[in-house]
Amino acid sequence: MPSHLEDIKTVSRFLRGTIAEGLADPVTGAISEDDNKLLKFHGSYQQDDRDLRDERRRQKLEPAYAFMVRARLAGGVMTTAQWLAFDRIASDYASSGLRITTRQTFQWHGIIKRDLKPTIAAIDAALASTIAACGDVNRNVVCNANPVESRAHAAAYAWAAKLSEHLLPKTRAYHEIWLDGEKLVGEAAEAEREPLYGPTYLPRKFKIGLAIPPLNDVDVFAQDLGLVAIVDDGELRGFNVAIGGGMGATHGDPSTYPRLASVIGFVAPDRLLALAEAIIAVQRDWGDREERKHARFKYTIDKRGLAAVKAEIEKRAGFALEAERPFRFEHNGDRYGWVEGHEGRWHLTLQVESGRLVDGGQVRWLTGMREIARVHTGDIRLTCNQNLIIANVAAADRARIDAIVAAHGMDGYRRHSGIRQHAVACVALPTCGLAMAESERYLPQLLPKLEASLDRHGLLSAPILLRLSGCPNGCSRPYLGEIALVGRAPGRYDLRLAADFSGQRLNQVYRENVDEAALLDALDGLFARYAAEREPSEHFGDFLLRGGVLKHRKIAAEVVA
Ligand code: SRM
Ligand code: SF4
Repeated sequence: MPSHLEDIKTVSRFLRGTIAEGLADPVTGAISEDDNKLLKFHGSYQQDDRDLRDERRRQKLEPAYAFMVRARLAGGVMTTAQWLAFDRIASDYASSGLRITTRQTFQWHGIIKRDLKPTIAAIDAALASTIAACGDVNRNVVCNANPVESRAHAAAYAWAAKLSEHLLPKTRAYHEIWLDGEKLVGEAAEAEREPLYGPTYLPRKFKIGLAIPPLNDVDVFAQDLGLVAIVDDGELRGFNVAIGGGMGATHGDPSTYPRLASVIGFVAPDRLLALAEAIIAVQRDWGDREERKHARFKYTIDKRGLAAVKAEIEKRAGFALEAERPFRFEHNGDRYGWVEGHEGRWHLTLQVESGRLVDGGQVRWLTGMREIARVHTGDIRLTCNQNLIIANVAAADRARIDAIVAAHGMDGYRRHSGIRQHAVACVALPTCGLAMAESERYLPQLLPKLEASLDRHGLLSAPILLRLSGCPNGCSRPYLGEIALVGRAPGRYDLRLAADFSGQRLNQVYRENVDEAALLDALDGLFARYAAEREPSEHFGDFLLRGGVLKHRKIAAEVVA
């Protein structure tokens, strides 16, 4: 039997439901549960402040409802005018600044119901959108955000943007509800269609990422469809195609697991859109619509078999994939500081802890970036490691940008330890309804303790990938961390270790359900061994396997205990 969400989609009239009526209801700060499910397709989630839940319950008040809004920003690229508009939205409507996500876009939290429509309208006025930023559709297409190093990089980004545009839902519901677009009635309403998705859209979310070796800064193997750009002689020749990546899992349920995407071949650029459509159509028709826990493409592939899925994709696309081409990734972190791109332009990557842009004490992200956006003549980019890039700067303007960065305390990247430079934490409490433990708010407490331990062993500058998630859904892609904490309960985490440094090997559980003291103790011992026994330039994750701390397993998928 199809899941309840399938019923909601079926009767929603292409994602309208009764969202408009719910927004107009002044009696409550919420909308209905069913409309909340549809709202995701429009790029927003209804949440409530979990810090206030108990107190409001005691006072017999409804939860402190507010909405999270997520922009759709292919490849994380925006103009300075868009930056200023997004910053204005944060100060006009949101509670906690701008938040860069692990899929290189912005979220705004704490928007109350009556401000939701003005917020989405303001994003539209800034020539951006929130449509399909969430929901059972193709999400924001992520792409190597690092500086436009070459013509091939620019070409690859253009394909990411085309994919994002091409795979958008076609419903007019978004314009009707948020932008006062004309309502479709009569024959026009009858004629409305979703040519790719159909009336029930996909069984589950679908994610596409494009990486350009040697940088795997999008974690390309964590995507439902990962594209590895093949560049030869400075020209983009096409993409290796990897399918079935995904991170989400449920504690104690071995039928759910993180999985790395499997490479199935190579496609030339002019066939990319047709191929993506075919892949999505296979998942649309073959994906599980009864049990949402098993509805991601990775489970479709494991159930039907990779060969059968590949054959069906090729049948629907009308062509066969070519043999995959060689590629090599070196790392999946960002490169901080200035990097020179092509045509004499420069690009500055700044580290933003957990992607949270607020003005706090010495570090004033909102004010500083506002000042930069007013004078900067290039663009601004977000990365999948929750950082930002001031891109396309003329050599003569570098000093001015550097001065603003330093004056607002945004130059932490110059001083940060190796582990801090490679730390990513998901949002978790207080807004995420699924969080079991703290993540973003815990990172600033955890890092100094880890740094003290690393310092004791002379490892302060060692680059180590650290990922924190408040639950096993894996929004910080924790299964690809050399060290990862996955939340189980307040103050308790699974400690997972030994992914590689380039996003090509999943980590494994080392200690289950431990508190901070236990995990720091375990790590201190391992840091001591790493310092004493590592080989030159050996990464921590690789050392843990070679040193026998964990066994080397050739695994594409890993069961979360
Ligand atoms: Fe995520 C659900 C935040 C990237 C896997 N994710 C959520 C929700 C919406 C909670 C909910 O469903 O009620 C979180 C909102 C928290 C909040 O208050 O803002 C949330 N996910 C995030 C973000 C903001 C984390 C961050 O700190 O940056 C990321 C937004 C990305 C974006 O801009 O689109 C985010 N989420 C990811 C990623 C990483 C990625 O895509 O590269 C993953 C793992 C990859 C994957 O999809 O497999 C991820 N999020 C999930 C899942 C598990 C899906 C699954 O297959 O089981 C859920 C839960 C669900 O969908 O049922 C989830
Ligand atoms: Fe929320 Fe879990 Fe995602 Fe963290 S990993 S944002 S706790 S759903």
